[in-house]
Amino acid sequence: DLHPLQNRWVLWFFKSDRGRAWQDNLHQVTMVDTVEDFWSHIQLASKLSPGCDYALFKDGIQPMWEDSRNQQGGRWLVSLAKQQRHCELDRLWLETLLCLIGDSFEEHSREVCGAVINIRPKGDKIAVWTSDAENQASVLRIGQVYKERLGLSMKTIIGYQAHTDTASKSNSLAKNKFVV
Ligand code: M7G
Repeated sequence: DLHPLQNRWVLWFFKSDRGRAWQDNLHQVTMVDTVEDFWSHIQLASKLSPGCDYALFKDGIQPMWEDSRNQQGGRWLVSLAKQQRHCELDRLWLETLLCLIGDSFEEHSREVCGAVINIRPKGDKIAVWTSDAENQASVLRIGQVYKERLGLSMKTIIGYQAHTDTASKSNSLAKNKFVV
């Protein structure tokens, strides 16, 4: 027997090709709507080449700022130190995916659009995207639950940035609207 998920999800892969527009480097890999599908498609993010991304988004939401469900939204961003790729990256990404497919954020799960992992030479990043950066109650609750599920220490502060701020900064130094 297959175990259906609450939502249907789409796994995306991004591979940088500087000759092409950003959107054209983004590819749908597969649809996931059962627990069994999910486990059969999991790949270790630490095996990706630098410059690549994975994203898991709800079916119908594209993993880009321009999607109507992301336009007013933002992301909880976990920026990792270079050395964490070897010891923690895969665990943190898997836990992020399990938070998503398990609808782990109570009634706020409906605010969640997806999650992205960026493999980058200067430090990898994992983020959970939500649909309304002004929805303080949901954004904060999602951030609290997410931080706890990742097992981050009290000392570690993670920030939430609106996509409009991220998109207007060239250096990924958008200001935090919220922190947990
Ligand atoms: P990144 O890959 O999110 O992080 O953004 P990085 O700076 O650590 O590599 C790199 C660049 O990709 C951005 O400056 C944009 O030019 C482009 N880009 C990233 N995202 C998430 C989007 C998006 O949602 N829409 C568009 N149009 N471009 C994006």
